Amino acid sequence: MTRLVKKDIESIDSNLNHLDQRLRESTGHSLLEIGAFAMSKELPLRQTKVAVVPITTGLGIIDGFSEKVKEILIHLGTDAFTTTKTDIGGIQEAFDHQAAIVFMADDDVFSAFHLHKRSYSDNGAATGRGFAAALYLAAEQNAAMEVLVLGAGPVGQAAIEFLLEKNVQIVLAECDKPKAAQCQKKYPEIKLADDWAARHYQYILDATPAANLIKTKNVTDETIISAPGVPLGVAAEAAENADRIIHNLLELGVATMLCAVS
Ligand code: 2YG
Repeated sequence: MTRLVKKDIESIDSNLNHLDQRLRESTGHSLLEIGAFAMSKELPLRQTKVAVVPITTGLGIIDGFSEKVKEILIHLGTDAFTTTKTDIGGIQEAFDHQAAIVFMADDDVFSAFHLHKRSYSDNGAATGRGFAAALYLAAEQNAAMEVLVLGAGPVGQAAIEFLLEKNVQIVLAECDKPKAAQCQKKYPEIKLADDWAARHYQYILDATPAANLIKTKNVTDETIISAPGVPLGVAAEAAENADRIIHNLLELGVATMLCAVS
């Protein structure tokens, strides 16, 4: 999973209503609706107090990260706040303010913990489900669709799990052949693509950290690409030729995490 940097956070549109509008145009649903669909949760969610705790371990705080997560959570209808203290002090502050849910991230794991339900949602797993749900909704829940999944990491595998629940046909392209074989062993229904670029796929989920993987020759004006990967794996010209690109750096993952634990 690629580590975000300050300029990534600053590039996120502070007007989350714009994102809802773009998602409604491309999938027919809002950020919260896609997150709830990904996790089979009914809306509205119960009103909850959510704490976001900055974590200083490893490479440390990413300027704006906690603030942006809080803004997304407020947009989703929760009573969210960022703690003034970091790390353990921040977790105590979450308890002092009766938070039911705590979001925090170190360099390797970004998680939402529900303190009462004793459950958690990992960002990688939630992101995979959220972007797979967005693609499935963009295809108007077409169970006959075939999806090319690029990448068999945590995000790609979570996307595969969601799509298999919808009986969607999946073709996996993973350059690490042992990883691809291990994934096919785990999900026998999927097919492996030796050379995914040899043909067109109308639906593509890019769960790789590679930039510009998807090129103009890989897309037509009917191609819909759902791309949680950071950076965006779609070459600019390909993005213009495709029908739709569903891409955001943090918002859909956070929305799906919230729905997962609510
Ligand atoms: O609390 C802080 O400011 C830092 N400890 C946050 C560090 C986050 C590191 N993780 C990432 O940048 C990404 N894996 C987050 C998720 C990216 C979108 N899926």
